[in-house]
Amino acid sequence: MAENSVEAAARAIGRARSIVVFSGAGVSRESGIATFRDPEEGIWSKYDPMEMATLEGYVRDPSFVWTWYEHRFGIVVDAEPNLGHRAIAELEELFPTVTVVTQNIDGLHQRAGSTDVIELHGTMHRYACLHRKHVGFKRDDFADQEERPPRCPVCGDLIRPEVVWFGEALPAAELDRAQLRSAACDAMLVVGTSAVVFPAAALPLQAIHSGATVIEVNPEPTALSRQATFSLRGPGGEVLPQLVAALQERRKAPDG
Ligand code: BV8
Repeated sequence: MAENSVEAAARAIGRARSIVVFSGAGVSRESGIATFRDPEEGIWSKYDPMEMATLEGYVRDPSFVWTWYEHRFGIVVDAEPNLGHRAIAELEELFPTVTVVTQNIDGLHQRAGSTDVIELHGTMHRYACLHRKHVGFKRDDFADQEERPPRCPVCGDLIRPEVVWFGEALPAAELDRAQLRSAACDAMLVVGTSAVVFPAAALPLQAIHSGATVIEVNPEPTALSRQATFSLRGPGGEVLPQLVAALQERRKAPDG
């Protein structure tokens, strides 16, 4: 059974060299961004992200799904990284290697100062054409087009956010690197994820099987909670700063 103390968790990873932070929608919750499983209030609450975040869903009704992403984009650009994102960025001052592997598409880890972020499910800040043949477009690339969703300037296909939809393969290079880091890390912090979406959700299991210390941070129990070394119950914006403070204390102590 996982121990539940921040102090014990800090002691356990105090001498770690390489850390992976595996994050999901919950880490952005305190920035005002809805997660997938506690649906938003308002008009979007009656729609199922599992339906909309698919190629079929987009082809069926491009302007509807485009509007959903524009709605989410509007929330993200007005959002700020929260104390949890910032604590994760501060880990880079405490450990030689810190890699953030995120399922989120909001870019808040980078805005908080994390310098090595693997976006397993892409980003809402870049665009691609329907089958991701042409990628890396910015919003300015369509400023001259009236039509929404816009068309690919190269092939004329519908433009979509450069995210990974259900049923689509994850970007191979990102997934390979995330798997390597998860197998090699001394410790993994699993923050704000229900850990039900694969293949991403296999990464904490990879870390556990490779002998890493796994610390889960989540207000709710998840399928991982019983397998994690520590399962710290609480919001990331509260628990992660406490963990970083405990690690900083250890650095000051003589045997730290
Ligand atoms: C793939 C980007 C194969 C888009 C996302 C049928 C057909 C095909 C595939 C499948 C299928 N059935 C199942 C699958 C596999 C499928 C899958 O895993 N489905 C699940 C639902 C069973 N996976 C896929 O489809 C993947 N692709 O398998 O392709 C393939 C291979 C080769 C060639 C072709 C095909 C692709 C999955 C990626 C989907 N895209 N996002 C977008 O965002 O719009 S997934 C999206 O949902 C997120 O990225 C994330 O991964 C997932 C949501 O999970 P979480 O982040 O964990 O969020 P959630 O709301 O669930 O949980 C929030 C947690 O936070 C909770 O635990 C909560 O307690 C906690 N929390 C709340 N507040 C706080 C907090 N924690 C901390 N602090 C707080 N304050």
